[in-house]
Amino acid sequence: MKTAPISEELFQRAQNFIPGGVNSPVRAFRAVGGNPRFIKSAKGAYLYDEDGNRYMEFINSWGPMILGHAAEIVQEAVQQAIPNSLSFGAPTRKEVEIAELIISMVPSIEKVRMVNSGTEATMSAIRVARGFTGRDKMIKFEGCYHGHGDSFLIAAGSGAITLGVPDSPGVTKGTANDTLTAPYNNLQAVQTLVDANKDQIAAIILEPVAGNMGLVQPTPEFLQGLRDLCTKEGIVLIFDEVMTGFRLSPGGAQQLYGVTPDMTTLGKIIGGGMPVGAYGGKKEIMDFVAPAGPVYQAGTLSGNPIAMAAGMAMLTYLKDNPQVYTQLEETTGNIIAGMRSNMQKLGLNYTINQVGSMFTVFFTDKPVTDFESAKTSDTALFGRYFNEMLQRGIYLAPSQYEALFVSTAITPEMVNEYVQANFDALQAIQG
Ligand code: HOZ
Repeated sequence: MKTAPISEELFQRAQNFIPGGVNSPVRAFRAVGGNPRFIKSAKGAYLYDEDGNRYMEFINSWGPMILGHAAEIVQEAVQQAIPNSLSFGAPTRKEVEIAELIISMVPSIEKVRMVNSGTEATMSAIRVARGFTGRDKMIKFEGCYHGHGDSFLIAAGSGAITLGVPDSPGVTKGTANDTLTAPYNNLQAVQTLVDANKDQIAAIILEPVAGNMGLVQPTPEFLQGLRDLCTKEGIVLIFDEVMTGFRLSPGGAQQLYGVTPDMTTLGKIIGGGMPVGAYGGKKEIMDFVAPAGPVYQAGTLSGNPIAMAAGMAMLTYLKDNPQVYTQLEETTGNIIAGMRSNMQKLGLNYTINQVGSMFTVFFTDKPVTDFESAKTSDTALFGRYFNEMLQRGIYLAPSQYEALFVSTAITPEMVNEYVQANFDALQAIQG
């Protein structure tokens, strides 16, 4: 039994001074019950909590720890950068180098602007799309999450749906009116919205592989259909690759599926886990951004030298070592095969969605292709499964509506351990 009295005490204290005791909602464990573990350190595939418990880890800071925690190449780059000071608020060589590197890796990006988080990236990208097109409205997809910018908190996934507030209070009616929503993978619904709002839609934004309603893959015709529609209607197509960028392939989901958007938003992976985001795209669109153009966006810590050093090390490694992706795919494939075999032995038929090194087990026997079908999952059962896995030393995302992320630090022995824990946990939650 893994007890965590120190974490419990910290959580009690935290609730006096931090809303809900946490600095980001999902990690409060509200959707799964129990107290969150307070993490002290992590190395490779393992997290260690304040109580000294060890957990094999499948969140990886929600994506960026592709190489596992405290990867030496990233740590060394950070250590080398630190003596030169932590922030300048002035341009640096590293910002030029990382811009060149990102542009060489991500098909849609001809110019790029660094920001400090995925939320900043998506908020800025929408503003630029509006400035570029002179239009106000945008289309997003039910269950997709693009950070906590006002326009995105309509039918939002991730923590918003986990806590039952997909349409957050505090978002003005005006903003809500400018945000149109369609079901994921439903091209006809998008066409209907576009027809009903002729020449009014600035952008269509989506996660090209959705990770915030659990993992949902796009149908082959969906992404290409959106591309064709946006080209025809003069709408800016934005892929939010905050979670998929550099993870599903060196060029992200857009490279994997061969569909190139007009703009792309990126997040934590380009900082190797440091607080970083970026948005980029076609030159003619990005040249609308100040000071090249009239759309204002700024940030003192943007292009922060420590974050840039970590990101350069991480992205350079990924570019030079494409075998990382083969390894991740193989490890994830083995995990999924083990889980399917477990379910067969136990006579269960839950749905597993996977793309590359991202996956979700939905506690439903229905295919999960959009938000409606994701919601057929038995979330109470998921909560029990989560806690059974936690007790067996496996740390999963504490919500049904999140994806899991595999790192290269997971060895074949760890896969066996995971599969055994999965069998035992599935068995424990039946009946
Ligand atoms: N909403 C984030 C994942 N999709 C979780 C952020 C966090 O709690 O760190």
